Amino acid sequence: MPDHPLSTPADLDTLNERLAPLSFRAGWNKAEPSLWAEPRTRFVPAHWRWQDARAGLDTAGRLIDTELAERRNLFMVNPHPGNHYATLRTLVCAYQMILPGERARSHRHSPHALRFVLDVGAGSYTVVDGARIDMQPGDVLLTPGWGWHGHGNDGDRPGYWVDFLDVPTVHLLEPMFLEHWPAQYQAPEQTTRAHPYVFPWADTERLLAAAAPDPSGRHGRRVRLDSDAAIPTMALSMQRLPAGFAGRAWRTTANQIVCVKSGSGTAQVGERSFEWQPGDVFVVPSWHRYQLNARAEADLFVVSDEALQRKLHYLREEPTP
Ligand code: GTQ
Ligand code: FE2
Repeated sequence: MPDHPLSTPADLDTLNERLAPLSFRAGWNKAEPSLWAEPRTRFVPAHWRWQDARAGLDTAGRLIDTELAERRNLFMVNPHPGNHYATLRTLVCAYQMILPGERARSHRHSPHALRFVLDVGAGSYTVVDGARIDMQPGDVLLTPGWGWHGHGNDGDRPGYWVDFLDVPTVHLLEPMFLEHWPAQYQAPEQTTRAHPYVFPWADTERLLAAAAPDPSGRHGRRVRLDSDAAIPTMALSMQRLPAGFAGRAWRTTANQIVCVKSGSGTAQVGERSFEWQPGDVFVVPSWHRYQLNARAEADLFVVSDEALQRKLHYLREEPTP
């Protein structure tokens, strides 16, 4: 093709210029590297305090109802420049509150979601696929992708929990779908706590007490909550650090969100140091060194994209000096 504009250039600069209008870019002329030696996420270590979230939610309780706001929630937005939503690359989490007498409309979406219950009285519940599951503090409740779910509170005090969703993963892969339950609130067909979508705190607590200390030294005892059949993207575990625990430093390619159930201590994450209290959330972005210390005995709920990374053969983890 002697006349082709890409056939005639006598020098590389001209060739490079003529590639652009045809939406080509030469590998020897990259705008920026596409591969690098090890993870370098833009997401940063960050810490959100339950005390702040609670004050914000209580005020929102005065100012907005679940008629207006489908969910009364506060997203934890990673404070890296340019980010407006995600907590970490693949995950987002939010504090949510529901007032006595309120119901939050049922809907379903392709992203998988789960909740960790912080503070509820009797009467706060989720309805998932027609099953009403009453919440107790420390419970983990699953609402797998495309499962109908709504929330309600029949009791006499507000219910608070933390939502975890893989929405940023769906943003990346593109398969987003959302649908609203036609009659707003899906009526429960049954009320139960014996359901594959709830990990009651009493069961987790029993398993934790019986677990052997973890040989990795990262966390004291650990119980994995096996949610993989329902939610294949997120891995869930509860970790118990004894009082005075000084953990070994590790790093993992998994992006981790840690929610404090009880106890207090410090976390060293990359260059940052966080003082955590019950109800707080802090995050460990991919490949950041992290190291935990507990003052009082502490229970930590950890959600990560380890399940997804393992399936993709991307997961790496190692102790680090
Ligand atoms: O409770 O269904 O925090 O769909 C974000 C999106 C909660 C929920 C969130 C949701 C929900
Ligand atoms: Fe939802």
